[in-house]
Amino acid sequence: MKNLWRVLPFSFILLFLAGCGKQNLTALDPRGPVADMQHSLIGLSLLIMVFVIVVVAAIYVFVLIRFREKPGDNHIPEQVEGNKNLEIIWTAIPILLLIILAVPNVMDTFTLADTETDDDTLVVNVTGHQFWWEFEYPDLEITAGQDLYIPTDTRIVFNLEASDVIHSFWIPALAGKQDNVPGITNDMWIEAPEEGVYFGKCTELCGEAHWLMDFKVVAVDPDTFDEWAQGMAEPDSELIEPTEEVAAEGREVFEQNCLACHAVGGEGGNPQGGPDLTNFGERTVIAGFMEYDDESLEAWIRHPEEQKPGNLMPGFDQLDDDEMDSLIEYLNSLKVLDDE
Ligand code: HEC
Ligand SMILES: [Cu+2]
Repeated sequence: MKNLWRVLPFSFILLFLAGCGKQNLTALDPRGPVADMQHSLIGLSLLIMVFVIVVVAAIYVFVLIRFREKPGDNHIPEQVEGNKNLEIIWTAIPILLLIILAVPNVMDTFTLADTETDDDTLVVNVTGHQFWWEFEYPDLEITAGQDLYIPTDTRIVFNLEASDVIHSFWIPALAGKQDNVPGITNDMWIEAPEEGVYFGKCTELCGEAHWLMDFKVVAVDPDTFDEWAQGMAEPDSELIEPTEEVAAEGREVFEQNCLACHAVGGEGGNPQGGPDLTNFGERTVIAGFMEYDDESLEAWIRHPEEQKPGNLMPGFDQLDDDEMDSLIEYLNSLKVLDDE
């Protein structure tokens, strides 16, 4: 039983780490140059620290055993005062270790802090809101909510801002954290060599629903990205005037209840509102964390408060079943990429 209590905490840590791995919500599996650099710095520091601990512990144990008082032997050991050679050695070694640590740290810090942009850089202004993320692409004149689309093998520079309180932008697989502070613009850069979905989180306690302030980075090849950006900037007229009857009814419900807060295709929305929904039908989760299906969507629209306590969207339980069905049909149709 006693042993169980000893291993239990470790099992939990392992379980926890395994859970992280599933969502690539870990900094230990770096993808891309920024995460690689940070990972090697952590690795190097760890290596040096472990080396110091092992050497010191070994000397400690050696001294403890070698210079022990032996039974029957009670002579007083020779008294020494200082040893120049030893003092030089144990001053020089830490200095050397610090130099080994400092050189790559300083060099990489300059590389990481360099957010110069050129014609090939994609700039994204990231705004943290309670409790969701807004991604504005100033050069492309588009704004997206929750899903951050980026092209692979492209330098992306983020300008980080916040509309209300301090948030912190973190995509563990791609780069370390950086704060979004109201009134201050921080910046950072990333590059994603591989296509895929990278999970992101807010890592600054920002209110009640902070723990659910999740987002996704969707890295696609540059052609797909162009198609996406094109679709966001000039969305299909179906998104604004659906020809299919049910979706057209849904659009009406949307205009009456939702458009004031949620923009679609450049129409509607407001700075105190909610995420842009132009490509909502392509999300894989609702509000950052709920599995995307019709039932969850209805649950969200009727009682968002029950799903994500503390979030700022009002509930729309007054909609009748027909209105809800057509509204959901309309939301599902909001897509800007061609279905493969
Ligand atoms: C007063 C402003 C406001 C109104 C009106 C409003 N919403 Fe929202 N909505 C929000 C906010 C704020 C969020 C972000 C909640 C969060 O994740 O913290 C949101 C989130 C959402 C999401 C999740 C978006 C995503 O990117 O995953 C959906 C879907 C949504 N709203 C649908 C609707 C629909 C449908 C209506 C109309 C029936 C509506 N909203 C009306 C403010 C509003
Ligand atoms: Cu936050």
